[in-house]
Amino acid sequence: MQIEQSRIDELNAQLESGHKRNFEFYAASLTNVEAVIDKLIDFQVAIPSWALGAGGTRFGRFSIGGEPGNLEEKIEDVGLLHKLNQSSGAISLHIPWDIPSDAAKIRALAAHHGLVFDAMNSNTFQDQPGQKLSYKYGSLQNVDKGVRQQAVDHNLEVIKYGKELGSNSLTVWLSDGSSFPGQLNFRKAFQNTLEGLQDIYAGLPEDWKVFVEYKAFEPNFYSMSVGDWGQSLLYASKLGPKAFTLVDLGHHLPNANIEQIVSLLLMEKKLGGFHFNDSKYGDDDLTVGSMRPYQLFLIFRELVEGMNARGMNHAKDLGWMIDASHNIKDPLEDLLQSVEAIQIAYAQALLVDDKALDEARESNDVVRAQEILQQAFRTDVRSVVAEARRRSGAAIDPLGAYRAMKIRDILIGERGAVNKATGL
Ligand code: RM4
Ligand code: MN
Ligand code: MN
Repeated sequence: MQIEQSRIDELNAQLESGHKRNFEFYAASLTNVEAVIDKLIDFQVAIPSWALGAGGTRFGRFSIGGEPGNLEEKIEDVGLLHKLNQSSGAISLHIPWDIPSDAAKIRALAAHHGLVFDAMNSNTFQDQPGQKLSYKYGSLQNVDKGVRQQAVDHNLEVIKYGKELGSNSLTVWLSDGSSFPGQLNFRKAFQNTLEGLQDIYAGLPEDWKVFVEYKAFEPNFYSMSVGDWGQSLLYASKLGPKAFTLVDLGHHLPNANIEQIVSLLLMEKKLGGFHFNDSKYGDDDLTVGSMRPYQLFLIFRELVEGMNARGMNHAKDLGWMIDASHNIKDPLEDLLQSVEAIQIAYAQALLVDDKALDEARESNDVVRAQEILQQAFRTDVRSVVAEARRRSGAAIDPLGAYRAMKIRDILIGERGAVNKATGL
């Protein structure tokens, strides 16, 4: 299905006067509201192709109905999101879950929905039907050279698909590690992994980046071979200028100071990509901002400040993606909520008075420094975000529009109630 612009305009017209009143009230107290709106309009968050069906669990998977059955339908779903919010203009594919059989056709379909292809993701954390060797004991770290080569070849194949689709980055997330003390020689595992990554790096096109994603735990529970930002940075530094660290919010040990991590990675020119989600316990894949909105704001604050310090383009110079998977919510509704939470945190981060904060810090005025951050975080920017959407032709209230148009019912009608999308 596709959403007609006239339908969005019609729904916006119903909300117009209330929205205008709200926006004018809140905008009056902000000094840089127009600049914030321009930045919000530019900012796009990629949607992963594996977030569009029910999943993200090793227990029961409960179909939500109308799940996309193939890559074309996944693109259609992201197209729906983008039409509603004009901020989800990219899709990130996982291979082999989403192999494009006819790349030119897939590319044209995406363009028709206003979408580009974000980072390509390889998968050496599962065995595929017909696969020669098993990843049971790891992929790039494996003691068997044949397994390592198979994992390298897979990544090179993913790059090939990405080139055909116009992507320009590869994300490597390895589930490699060990679950029991003694299982692995840490240094050998590191060396093997590094050699594999070097072979993949050698196959990167000139204008591509590779993102090395880390995760502290799961599926291995004693050691992970890319377990934290230190290890990822070590690999990325040894690989070269096209290699970067990727931060996924759910991949840290409890209470990690993620804002400090992104600040230092940016300083080192080694932050490449970002996966948004939220969590209470681990890699929970919860809706962005649903648990720790203040942490999200603090992270965005460091991102904005760090990117400004280096004259980076907020919208283009880092890879922004949501990485979440849901079993009980309609994933499209959840993704609309996540994008909105990201925009709110981003807008609040843009409100921070940098000069005043700097002065407070230089005079050791701890209370004032804290107040400055809290002032920005406690500002209600929802109408500013809605205004950015209105100006870009999106729905003032995307979630409301999604429900008013009964999109899930239409998708169930088109695709059936019990199909399951590929993914975790
Ligand atoms: C991992 C990691 C990767 C994602 C897979 C599906 O936990 O977050 O980014 O590609 O899940
Ligand atoms: Mn991730
Ligand atoms: Mn994850």
